Amino acid sequence: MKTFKTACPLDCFDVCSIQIDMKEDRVSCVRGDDQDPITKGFLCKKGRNLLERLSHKKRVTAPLKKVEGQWTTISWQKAIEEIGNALLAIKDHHGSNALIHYSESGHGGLLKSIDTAFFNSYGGVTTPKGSLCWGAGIEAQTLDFGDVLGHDPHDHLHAKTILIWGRNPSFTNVHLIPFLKEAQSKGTKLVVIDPVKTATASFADYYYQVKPEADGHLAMAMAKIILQQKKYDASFIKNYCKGFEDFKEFIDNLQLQQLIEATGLTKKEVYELTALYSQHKPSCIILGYGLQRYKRGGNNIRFIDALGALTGNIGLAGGGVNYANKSITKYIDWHYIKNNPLPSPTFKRPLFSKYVLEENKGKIQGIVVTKSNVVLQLPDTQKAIEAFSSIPFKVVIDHFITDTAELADYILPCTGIYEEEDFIFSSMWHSYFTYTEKIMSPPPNVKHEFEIFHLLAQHMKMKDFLRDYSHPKQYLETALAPLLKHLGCELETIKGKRIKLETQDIPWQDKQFATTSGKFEFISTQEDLLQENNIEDPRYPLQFLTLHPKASLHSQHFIDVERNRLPEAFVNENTLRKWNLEEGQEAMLVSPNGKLKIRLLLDEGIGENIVVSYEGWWLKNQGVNHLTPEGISDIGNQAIYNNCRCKIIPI
Ligand SMILES: Nc1nc2c(c(=O)[nH]1)N[C@H]1C(S)=C(S)[C@@H](COP(=O)(O)OP(=O)(O)OC[C@H]3O[C@@H](n4cnc5c(=O)[nH]c(N)nc54)[C@H](O)[C@@H]3O)O[C@H]1N2
Ligand SMILES: Nc1nc2c(c(=O)[nH]1)N[C@H]1C(S)=C(S)[C@@H](COP(=O)(O)OP(=O)(O)OC[C@H]3O[C@@H](n4cnc5c(=O)[nH]c(N)nc54)[C@H](O)[C@@H]3O)O[C@H]1N2
Ligand code: SF4
Ligand SMILES: [Mo]
Repeated sequence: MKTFKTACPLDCFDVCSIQIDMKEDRVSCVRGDDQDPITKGFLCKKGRNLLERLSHKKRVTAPLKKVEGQWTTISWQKAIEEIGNALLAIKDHHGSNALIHYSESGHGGLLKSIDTAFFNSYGGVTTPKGSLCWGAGIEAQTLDFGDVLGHDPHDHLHAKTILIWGRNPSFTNVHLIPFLKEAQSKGTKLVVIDPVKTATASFADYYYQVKPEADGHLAMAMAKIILQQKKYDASFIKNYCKGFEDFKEFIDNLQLQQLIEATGLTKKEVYELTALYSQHKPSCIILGYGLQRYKRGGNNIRFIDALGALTGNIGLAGGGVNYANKSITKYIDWHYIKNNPLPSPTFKRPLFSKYVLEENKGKIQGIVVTKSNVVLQLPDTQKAIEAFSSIPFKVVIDHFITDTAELADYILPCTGIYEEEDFIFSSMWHSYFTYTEKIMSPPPNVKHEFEIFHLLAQHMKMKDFLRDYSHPKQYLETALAPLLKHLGCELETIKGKRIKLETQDIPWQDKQFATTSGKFEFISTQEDLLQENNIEDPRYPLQFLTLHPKASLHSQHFIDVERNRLPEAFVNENTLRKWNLEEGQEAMLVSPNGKLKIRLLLDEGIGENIVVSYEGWWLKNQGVNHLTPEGISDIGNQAIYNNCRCKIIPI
């Protein structure tokens, strides 16, 4: 028996370290690495079933071309010739910018980023900016701290209080849970702030059911109480912050009562929460991404960041306002990966459909999609289908005929984890690089993206690309040069390893912030900050929240890859009764954007007038983004899925 080390490639906070036992070329056991301080020997159902997904009978195992509406198998040679010729024709007749390259995070491998280098060699193409995922929060923290860094999970054990604000780690970041429970066992108070009493809230010491999008108001109310009670850290503010006077003046002018009313919490609750956060240092905030998928998502995060600075809970063990951790990306040569991009057009990612259908009608001639099920995952599905379908030439590289692939002209099948060597660098949370070994051969007609783009480049005679990205070894050595320099070793030395970068366990410890002023920058006043959020529309009295599913990674399902059943939507008993509905009943959810057939289920933890469903249902089973609005947040070009109002119609 031989044991191999690899990692989970999914777009998940945890990026687990995986061990695979092989007996006579067959996998005999898949398990979490018990030596790894984050994975702790445990994998979730998704990680345990990565192999089952890749072995699924519906996996695409040869290039496909749509001929008269039907998928037909073609040879790689034919696929490369036809796609290569089409890309050359687009460039000749319309310019390379008439092509969109749309990529997401379907696989966190470094070699899988070869697509970007290819398209920049091709001449530069139109690409998205902003995010469906975390954009508002990233921009908020960049404005406040100058960068987005998080504490090492072990450091949370030093906190006296931990606020989990708009994240549901019991579903989305399961390896954070043991740290939270260990902290609790040592006396740390665990607090959850969420409109839904989540599985995480169920074991917290305190739970606050804030109204959707009211987090900014809540943070302002807390800041006001902290200022009134003189619980702020005057020395931290004086030495390391910019903009405090303006911030204070803004907060001083607000009415506490009004702020508290907007949060949906009682005065007692807001005072209690403020005391929990501000009375015993260190206090730690762990932010999620659910609370920034709103029009005001970015500024709401900025007000929460301000609480950290106000109380001096920044740059110390057990503190921090932890949103994400981009520290390891600094050890990658992005210039090489991106291949010296020429200035090319960009579009705001959440506004893809508007860009294609309205702003550039008829101009986009082709699209290549990698690592994404974009049509399903964008807001406003009907418009996304229309926009994607309107593009004359469409290629999708994926493992399955996803909803996006279904609408394409060609599908190219690519390798997955276990079938290729790579380095996974994509954790949004911890600072580990993990080598992933090739354990088995892919199906005979399936190729790695590196080879796919090589074959295209050969056909298209892209000499520079073939020279600079000649071999995976050259690619990895160049892309990882900053890491190898930092470690003082060769690529071969880090193969087979999981490497922890030690430098960033407590960000901002030296209080040298990465902003231009070198200080933490308080949000300065903006007029629209106090406007009523989620303006109520009597025609659509319910708020529709689409959250991340526990057992799936967006639309990547495990075992039943298409998750063949009607989507479920959850409400509390009061809402059910108000709408004269019954548990288990089928109903139609209707928003200004579209309709969605669902099965209604009860969840007492859901706030009043809120309907919750989980994203990722395939379109044959409806898809939650039929309801969600196209739009962007205040900063960071973030999708605003949760600004969605709806009503329920019984069937
Ligand atoms: N309503 C609603 N919608 C949302 C969200 C929400 O909260 N609510 N969340 C948003 C968020 S946070 C995100 S990050 C996006 C995610 O959007 P996507 O990343 O587009 O979502 P996935 O369904 O994970 O699609 C990834 C695809 O990559 C494929 N894939 C896996 N491995 C490989 C590989 O090695 N190579 C290639 N080429 N393909 C591969 C998978 O089969 C899958 O089809 O969705 C967003 N959509
Ligand atoms: N199992 C699983 N794990 C995943 C993913 C997955 O699809 N499945 N996706 C991965 C990706 S790409 C991402 S981006 C992350 C997302 O990770 P999370 O941020 O944890 O996930 P979300 O479901 O978007 O939202 C988290 C919480 O925000 C709450 N929320 C919604 N609106 C508000 C609000 O206005 N205020 C407050 N305070 N809370 C609010 C929701 O009720 C929910 O409990 O998870 C990653 N991990
Ligand atoms: S999905 Fe996340 S928690 Fe599950 S195995 Fe992969 S990295 Fe670990
Ligand atoms: Mo995401």
